[in-house]
Amino acid sequence: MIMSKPMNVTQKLISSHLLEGTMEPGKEIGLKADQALLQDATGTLVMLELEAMKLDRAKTEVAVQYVDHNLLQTDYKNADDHEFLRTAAAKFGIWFSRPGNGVSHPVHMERFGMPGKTLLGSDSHTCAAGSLGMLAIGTGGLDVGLAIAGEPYYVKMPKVLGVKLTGNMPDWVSAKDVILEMLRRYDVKGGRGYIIEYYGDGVKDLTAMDRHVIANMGAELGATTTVFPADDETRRFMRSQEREDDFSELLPDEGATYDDYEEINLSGLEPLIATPSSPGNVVPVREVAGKEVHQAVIGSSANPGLRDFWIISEIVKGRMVSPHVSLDINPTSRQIIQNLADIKAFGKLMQSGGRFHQSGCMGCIGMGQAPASGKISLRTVPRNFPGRSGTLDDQVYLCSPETAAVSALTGKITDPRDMEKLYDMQYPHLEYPEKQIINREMLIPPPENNQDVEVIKGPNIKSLPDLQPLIDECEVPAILKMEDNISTDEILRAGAEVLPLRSNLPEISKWAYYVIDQNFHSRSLEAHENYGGHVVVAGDNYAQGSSREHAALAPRYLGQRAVLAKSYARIGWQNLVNFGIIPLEFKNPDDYNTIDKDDIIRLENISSSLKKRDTIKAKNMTKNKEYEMTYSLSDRQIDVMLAGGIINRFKEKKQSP
Ligand code: MIC
Repeated sequence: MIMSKPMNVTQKLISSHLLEGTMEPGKEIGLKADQALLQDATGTLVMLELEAMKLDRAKTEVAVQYVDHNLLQTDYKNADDHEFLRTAAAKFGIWFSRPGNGVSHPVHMERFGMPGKTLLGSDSHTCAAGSLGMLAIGTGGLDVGLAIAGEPYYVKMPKVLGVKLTGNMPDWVSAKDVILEMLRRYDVKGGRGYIIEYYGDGVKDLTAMDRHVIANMGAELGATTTVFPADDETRRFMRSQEREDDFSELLPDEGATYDDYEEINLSGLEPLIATPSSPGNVVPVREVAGKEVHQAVIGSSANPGLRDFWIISEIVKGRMVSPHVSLDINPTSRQIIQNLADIKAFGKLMQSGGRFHQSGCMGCIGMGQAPASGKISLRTVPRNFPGRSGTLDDQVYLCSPETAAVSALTGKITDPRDMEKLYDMQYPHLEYPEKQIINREMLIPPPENNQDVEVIKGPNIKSLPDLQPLIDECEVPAILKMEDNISTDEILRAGAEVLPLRSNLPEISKWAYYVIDQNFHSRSLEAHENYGGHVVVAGDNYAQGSSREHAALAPRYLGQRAVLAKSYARIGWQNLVNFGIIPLEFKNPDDYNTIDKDDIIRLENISSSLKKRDTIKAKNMTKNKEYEMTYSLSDRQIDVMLAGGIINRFKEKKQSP
């Protein structure tokens, strides 16, 4: 009898969904996507892409369009998008989660998540569903659109980092501190090229929603995704959601190994906080204690669980938050609101000054709740990239619900363990109700006769432009030189002013790189007129953060030919390729130091070099220097580049016999 090699959970998930390639780290593989998740801020483009692909009906087992990001209706734009999404979802056979139903990731976990399945989502935090033993990957909308159309999802086979959890979390420490500890150790790029799999006895100390917190913010580490086993706790969670039938156990085999190892002793953790303006700037809360706080924002996919709101209600109950602190509460979902009322947490939050907003992402992406300039805002959300809150000089800190609640009471950043001496309070533990109130009312299933649906497009919905095939040479200015870790929030900002333009490329492109250079738009138009386009230069980990394709499509629309960077973040890199911008890498990273803003860069023989897999020469005409540029594209991606982007490539493939 042949004994098969023991597998970890990640290997089981990948091998059971592998359509193309071999599981060799660094090599491109094609995966079957069982489920798809779309949110509104990226979903409008996906729907336009599905239209361009002439899709009849979604081919995934389940596809769901959520409306959770662009909820404020300050004019017709977001409302137009909601109507477009509602009708387009029906047209393409996709479920629709109505505005105000809740944040996509936790709602998806509760209503559709299934151990052993794959999920592809047009949001970087899709990885949160790894909490249930799924392989859940966030990516650009085009990749999700193609998966909905039945194509494989292509990604570089990652290595697996096994993180062994031991011990038990001390009082006043919770799941957010576990992922902040990972960020303290690995920063925002240490997870690139990895799937992070948690194992060990400490996993049992984490509820399914705690695992969601940790898996969700795996995105901040730059990891391809995060995976937890599906165990008894997963079963308990699914039972509480009245979906026990969808549970199946998924554990690592006895003797399973990992490519790399890490260990966290939960008992040794203390409350942590990420300081402005990167999720990787993590320090113990006590190191920044005493700074005056003006806002505490609670909610988002990073702390979405009933417990996360309940613990705050217990901390503030019978007390009033500091007079200069706004305690903004963004309930995860309507279901959470009902359950908070049921366990009597809602009233306590109200009584203590909590400002209730509708269920959705809200302040997490700057859809309202922008903080006062220069004032400290503590948030339980996953990201604090510069300007993301809507205030350009924001001071956003990321922390656990415990730290946020205690600090809201004292009016200054406070280590939550001080609650014992300040207010003589012992750490409370939630007894989970056996059954939760379930609310499925705002989820609309796709109609059977989807072909008859009329798609409604208001004036805010503009069709996608045609992209030209790749040009062979160009001589263009480098109109921007950027540092390491530039996030997509800096390339194409979030916030209530810009988000409603997601379905209107000509308008949103006016905001490209605005956080870095407020004149970028006019300078790119000038470069287009005088040189036929531009390039930009960046350091390591360019385009980290969100999955928004606009961070590639808008620059492309403004004439971006290539990015010259030291290295890239996965999703941002995939999006550049999908929209026909070449992600070039300095073979010698020191060359980066010799380029200045506005230098003229000449790229020659682009297509012929790509076809031959040769390096591409970039000549700095201003400095009279030559740089050797590499690119780590697969053969498939080279075809995509040559065609001028993935939509053109898809159409070519459809036309060829
Ligand atoms: C984010 O958290 O950055 C977002 C906003 O959810 C993005 C998606 C988007 O830009 O629409 C993400 O995580 O991918």
